Amino acid sequence: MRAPGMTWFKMPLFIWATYATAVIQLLATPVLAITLLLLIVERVLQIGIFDPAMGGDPVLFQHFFWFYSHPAVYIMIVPPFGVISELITANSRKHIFGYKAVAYSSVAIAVIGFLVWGHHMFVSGQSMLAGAVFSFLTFFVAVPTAIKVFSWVATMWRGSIRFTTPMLYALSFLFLFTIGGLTGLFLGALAVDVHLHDTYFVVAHFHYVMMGGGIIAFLGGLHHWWPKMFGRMYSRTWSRVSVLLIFIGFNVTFFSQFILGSRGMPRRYHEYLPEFTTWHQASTAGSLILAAGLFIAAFYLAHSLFRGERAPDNPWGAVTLDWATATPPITHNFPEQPIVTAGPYDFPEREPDPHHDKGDA
Ligand SMILES: [Cu+2]
Repeated sequence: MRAPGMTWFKMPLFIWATYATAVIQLLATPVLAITLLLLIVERVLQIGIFDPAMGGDPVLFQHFFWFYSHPAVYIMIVPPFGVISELITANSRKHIFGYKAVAYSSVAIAVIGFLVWGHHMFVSGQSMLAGAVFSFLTFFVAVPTAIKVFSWVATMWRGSIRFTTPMLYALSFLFLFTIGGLTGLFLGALAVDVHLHDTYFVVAHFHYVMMGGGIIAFLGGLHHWWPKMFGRMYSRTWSRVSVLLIFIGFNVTFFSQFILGSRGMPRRYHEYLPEFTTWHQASTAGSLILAAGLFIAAFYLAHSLFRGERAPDNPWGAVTLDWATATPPITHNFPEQPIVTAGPYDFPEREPDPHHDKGDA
């Protein structure tokens, strides 16, 4: 069903990201299935695999678990990378900076993601050599990830940026995900991880990646494609209030946890020493602000379904194929087969801006 003219390098970057994710899912998920099968074999047939009482090795379980679970994090974060590429190009009205680099970096993350699982096991008794190799390889993941962040920033450079709600989510993502990524370098560094392992620092890092990255990009994508999906617009004002509360609430909730963790607050304990009280309370207060932002989003989105203004076919002026059809899309998507002649981010020449281009005919 591929439209004539659609080639590998005319695909939107969201499609490249889901493609890379599909490869990870195909290779990583069976490992989870194998682990569960081994567990069944151990319990039912009493063959020692993981249980030391039966002669098994519990660290082997950790190896299986993280061989699946590190790539699983990329299953959750690579599609959001694709969403962010769409939001930033559409709202900067500019071709993405380094299309091929962004496309290939998704594939590179998928491949390197399989080589780094041991960074979760620095303190589980693995050899110094293994620890050093896993630490070194972990830093390699930062390269394709940084390529993406630099491309997004360079795409915005001299673009005609519109601060729509999806764009506010994309900007939040850039800020939060960068903190998530950079704190990953602290945890990937062998010596530092010995101090930070199993502390709130890990909890904060994980949330900055999964929520500051994944969920924020999901919400941005939801607000971007909402008019296309349901044919209705949502409240501009309330959606901005909501994104602001989510951004502030998120940072108060989870930045506090970086501080707690770096000072030695362990994770998975409900009791703590009195010196940790203030930051725990700050974190709790932040979670209420965050919840308020999310509730507001739920309310105005529900309201928009019934009372929202009718959405035009292409409210953001994006040029990928999804915006070339009716809103909401008709059965079989297009009245006749579309022919692809331009790239996904080939925006028409900018309209002259009356404030800057005075005298231009
Ligand atoms: Cu990992």
